[in-house]
Amino acid sequence: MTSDPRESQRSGGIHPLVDALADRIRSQWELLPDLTPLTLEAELEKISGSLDGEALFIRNELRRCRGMRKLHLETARLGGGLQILHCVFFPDPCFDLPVFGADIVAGRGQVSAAIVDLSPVGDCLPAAVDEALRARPQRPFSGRRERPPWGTIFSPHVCFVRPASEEEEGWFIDEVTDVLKVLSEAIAVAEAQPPDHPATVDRYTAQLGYCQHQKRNDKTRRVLEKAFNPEWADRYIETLLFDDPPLPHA
Ligand code: BLA
Repeated sequence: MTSDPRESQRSGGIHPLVDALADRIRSQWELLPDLTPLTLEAELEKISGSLDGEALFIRNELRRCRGMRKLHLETARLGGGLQILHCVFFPDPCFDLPVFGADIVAGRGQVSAAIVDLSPVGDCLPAAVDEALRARPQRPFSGRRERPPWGTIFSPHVCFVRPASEEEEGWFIDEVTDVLKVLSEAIAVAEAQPPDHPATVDRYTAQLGYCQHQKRNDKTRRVLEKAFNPEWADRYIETLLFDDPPLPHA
């Protein structure tokens, strides 16, 4: 890990917070039950190119585990020197589990957005998850951010900040780790309900709604359109980032 973010950017690398959080997420998902790779088209695993002489790349990693149908981690360096970590764990609707989402957007050595949440797929989070999140340590970030209009999908526990120092960047990694531990504990005790159970169907519909709301974030779309092209961006968003969940089946 480079200690000077500007140095890392100059060398075409990635912001140290993005690298460190990606490593933390990988070590946390290793602990999940029945972790298995999920196939990804080879051309989507590593994407590289250049824009105005600048190196662009995207790395995608996909897994699944008991209770979660798709664990997705993307690290990217896109146009304008933007460095991104995008991570979503989508639950299997047969299980009463929330969606885990985290996003970091950094540029010119500064992190402008760092967000993490366990988002409900229904009216509210499962009670045990809600209680565990309420009990987690609170960190005194100096720059809290307001959620955008499409952000009604996030839980009341969402952490959306602009970390102002390396210390606050470290707090954000701790925050994500706490949130992932709450999710792991929920996964460990969750029991599947049948695919045609009304609660499963409701969670499926709510997950579809989560994906639809995320697709209203035109900041993501604009960056991908500029780095690649509108058709590519649309296909990438619709098939990999926020593809509709498959209907639960037996
Ligand atoms: C904001 N996301 C942004 C911004 C950019 C991207 C450029 C604006 C930065 C800022 O407001 O400071 C871009 N994010 C991307 C791109 C990818 C990406 C290109 O993930 C490619 C994969 N976004 C998510 C997920 C969450 C999320 C999973 O993908 C949350 C769990 C949140 N991103 C999110 C939010 C904002 C944001 C809430 C602020 C939007 C706003 O204020 O309008």
